[in-house]
Amino acid sequence: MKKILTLFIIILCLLTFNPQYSKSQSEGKEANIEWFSNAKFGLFIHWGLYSETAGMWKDKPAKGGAHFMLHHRIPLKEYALISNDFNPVDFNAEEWVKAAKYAGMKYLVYTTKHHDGFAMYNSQSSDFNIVKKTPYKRDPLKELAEACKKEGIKLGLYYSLGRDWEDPDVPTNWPEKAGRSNTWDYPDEDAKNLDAYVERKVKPQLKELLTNYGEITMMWFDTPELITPKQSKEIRELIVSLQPACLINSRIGNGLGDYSIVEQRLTDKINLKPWEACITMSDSWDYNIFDKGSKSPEMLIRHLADIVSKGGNLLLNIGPTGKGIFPEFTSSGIEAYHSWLDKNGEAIYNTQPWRVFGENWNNTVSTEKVNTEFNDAKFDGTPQSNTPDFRFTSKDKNLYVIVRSIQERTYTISSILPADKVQRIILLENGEKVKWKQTDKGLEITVPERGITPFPVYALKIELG
Ligand code: FHN
Repeated sequence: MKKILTLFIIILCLLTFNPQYSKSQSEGKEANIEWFSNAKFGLFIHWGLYSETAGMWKDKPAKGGAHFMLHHRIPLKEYALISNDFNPVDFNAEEWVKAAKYAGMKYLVYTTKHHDGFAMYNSQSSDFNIVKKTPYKRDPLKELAEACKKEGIKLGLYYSLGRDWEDPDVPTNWPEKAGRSNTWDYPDEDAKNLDAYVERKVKPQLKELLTNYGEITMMWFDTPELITPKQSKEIRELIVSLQPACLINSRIGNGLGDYSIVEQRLTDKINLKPWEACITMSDSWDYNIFDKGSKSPEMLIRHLADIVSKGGNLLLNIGPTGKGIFPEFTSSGIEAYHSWLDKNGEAIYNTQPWRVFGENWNNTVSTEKVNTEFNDAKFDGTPQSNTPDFRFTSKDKNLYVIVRSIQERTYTISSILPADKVQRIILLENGEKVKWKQTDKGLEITVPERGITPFPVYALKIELG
């Protein structure tokens, strides 16, 4: 309810500042925000020329993951030669989309243009793109959009807004002046005219992305850097004029997003406004031969439960290979999500946070340590510990307790008080009744024997009076 109210306020502000934002437009946006808040789980795809080099450069391990063009200060003309070898003959949009759907994901966000400025779609406004520059010559985004529509998966588009190493007019300021700029081809940082870049490249590309590929559910901007309030406002207005219901993430810059983003980390409190955590399945955004491989299935499920218990969505990232397929190590995580959500999805989808998000095994409210230090190319600051604990979600008169990494069958959940009037408890995965007793110490539980299970994360459904 609070999310809808928050959105209503945002829309009210936009209506006052932006009269052309009609009632029906705001209704579409409102419906999309509600859909987003209920969807909980999406697939993030990082795919580009960097997938072809896969962590190598000139026969040596590259520095900076997908940012190796910056870290090695590779001249644009030399970097562009990678496109001669980029030929993803194994790419199959249906396979990507079906894998996302099988894992229980409800949307897919695709990198249309990363910091290297290379368009991974058929851009009419920049020849530096997959159709014009590679032997592949096909438009994967066209095929992805068709596959998403066919499979009922919503499509979002990632766009690197304030970083573009192909364009001469993109100054940056993180972590210091020119920190993420192309200063080797375009050395005079002060001569760079961001407005020229926005008019010449950003707006034309947004127009084609929001015109040629059907319904776009969200524009996922990245690294706004020096984008000005005026530029953010004009970009937002352009999106609204083309697809009014399209959601826009907070990295459009200057507070003009519909939902906020945390990256490569978990959070430590409930946020009732729409938000999303983008986290890599492995330790890098892009396909990288030095990647140590996927987080454990238990860790992947734990992260989803944690994020949803705090009101967020998990946008889980996979970096396909230069040939267009998911790395082998992704299959265990996709399978784990499928089997867990198939049985426990009721505790995730369409839920809201409860009055607290979780409880530690020793009955204190969980304060899972989060690592907020991360670099911006290849890092994973999410907790790697399987601390035994609980996460809570709620829906109507039901409370779901997601029991994480607890081997014991009898335990007490102190956050559930006698006033909560427990009526019935089942093990969600098989409907078996759970023994329980309410005391002044909390809710004492004895779960049935679960037998051999793939990993110790399960959900209880508690019907409250
Ligand atoms: O620098 C990028 C990075 O490569 C990746 O795309 C992430 C995904 O959110 N965004 C930036 C770092 O914040």
